[in-house]
Amino acid sequence: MAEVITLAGVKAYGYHGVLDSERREGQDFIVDVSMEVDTGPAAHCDDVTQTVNYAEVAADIVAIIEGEPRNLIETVVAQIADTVMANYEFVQSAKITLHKPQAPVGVPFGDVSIRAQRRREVPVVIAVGANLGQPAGTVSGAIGDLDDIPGIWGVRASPLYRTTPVGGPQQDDYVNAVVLASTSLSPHRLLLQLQQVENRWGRTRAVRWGPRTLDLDLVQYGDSSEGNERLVSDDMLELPHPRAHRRAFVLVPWAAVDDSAAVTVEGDVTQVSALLAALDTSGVTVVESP
Ligand code: A4P
Ligand code: MG
Repeated sequence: MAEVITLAGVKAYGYHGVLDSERREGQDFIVDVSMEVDTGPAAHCDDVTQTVNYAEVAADIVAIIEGEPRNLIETVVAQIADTVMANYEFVQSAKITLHKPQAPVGVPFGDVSIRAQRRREVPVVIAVGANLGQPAGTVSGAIGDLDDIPGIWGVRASPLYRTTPVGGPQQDDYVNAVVLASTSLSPHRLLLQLQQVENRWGRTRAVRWGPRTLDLDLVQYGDSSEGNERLVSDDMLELPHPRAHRRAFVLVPWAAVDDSAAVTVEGDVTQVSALLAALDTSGVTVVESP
C-alpha cells in the first residue's frame, strides 16, 4: 500500500544565487515535498520508525537551505531530492518543489520555482524454491504473484530446475528458479511482501531446511557490479543471502537468466560463473523454460 505524505511550505533562509547581493544578504527559500511512501506496516503498528518521520525530512531540508551556498536552485533542489531518497528508505518516489520568491527577476513577479522528481529503482535477485504439493505449478504461480506486487516490476524468470535437496531431513526433490526484477520497495518491505506470497501458497515453518510449499529468498538488493548493493545484517534480514553463493540450486538458474551475474562473497564481488566452476552442479537439471 503506497500513500502520499506531503510536507508544504518548509521555509529557511539561505545564500544561494549567482549575484553578490544574494550571497551577501541571503533570502527566503520555501520547499514543498510530496513522498510516495509504503505505509502498510506503519498503518498497522502505529510506529513512527516504520514510516517517514516528516519532522526529520523538514530538518534535512532546512540544513541544506542553510548550508553551503550554491549558484543554482537546480543544484539545491537536486541535493534535497537525493538526500530524501538516501535517508528515508520507505520513500518510493519523491517530488520536491523549491521556491525562491525573492529571486532577482527585475520585474514584479509572483514566484520562481523548480521541481525535481526521483523514483527508487533497485535491481533485485529473488530465489524461488518448492518441494511440496505441485512444486512446478507453485513456482510458476509465485513468479506471477511477484509480478503483481505493487512496487515490483520488470520480472524476468530463469527456467525451472529440478534439484536435489541440500541440507535438512530426507525430502523430495525441489523445483528452483531465480527471478530478476526492479523494485521501489525497501529491503525489509520487499522481504515482507515475499513472505506474504509464501503464506498465500500455504507456507509453514516447522523444520529448518525442511520441505516447503514455497520459499522465496531475497538473494541480492542492488547491483554488486555497480557498487550500489545494499548489505544488511539484522534479526529479520541478511543481504546478500548468506548461503546463496554456495548453492548450485540458486547459482545455476541465476547464471541462466543473467550470464554476467555477480555476488558479494566475504566483501569481494565474485562472478557467479566462477563460483559455479568450483561447484558440483550435477543435481540441478532444467525442467521447464519460462
Ligand atoms: N532471512 C534472513 N535473510 C533473508 C533473506 N535474504 N531472504 C530470514 C529471505 N529470508 C531471510 O527463513 C528464515 C528466516 O530467514 C526468515 O524469518 C527471514 O526473516 P524461512 O524462509 O522462514 O526459513 P528457511 O527457508 O527454512 O530458512 P533459510 O535459512 O532461508 O533456508 P535456506 O537457506 O533458504 O534453505 N535444497 C534445494 N535443492 N532447493 C532449495 O530451494 N532450500 C532450502 C532452504 C534447503 N535446501 C534446499 C532448498
Ligand atoms: Mg527462506
